[in-house]
Amino acid sequence: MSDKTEERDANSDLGILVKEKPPALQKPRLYQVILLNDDYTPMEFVVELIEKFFNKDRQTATRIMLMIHNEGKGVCGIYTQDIAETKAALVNKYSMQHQHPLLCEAEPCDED
Ligand code: TYC
Repeated sequence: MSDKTEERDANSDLGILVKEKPPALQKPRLYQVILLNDDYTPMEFVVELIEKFFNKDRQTATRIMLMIHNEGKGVCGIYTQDIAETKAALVNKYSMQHQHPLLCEAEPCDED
């Protein structure tokens, strides 16, 4: 048995309250929400969607949209898994409701 455990047992026998160190918290794994390019969704719709769902100003949203248009895909935001997956689902639902084929995905960020 370790010295610490013996000390704790001895102390609790005496009725002394022993403060346990809480376990170190793990950083949650982060997920990036990406939009994929397609040939049909209007640029203006994509810019407005990025402003609405990812809280970006018009200039930033336009830059992200153009990057997706030119590179094929682009990151709109980085969140914990629940939030990233919920956002991707909401964006896909919104695009479908507006009859656009725009696709949104959530994927784990590279670990550092
Ligand atoms: N490529 C589309 C067009 O030329 C615009 C677009 C940009 C579509 C980004 C999807 O995620 C996207 N109208």
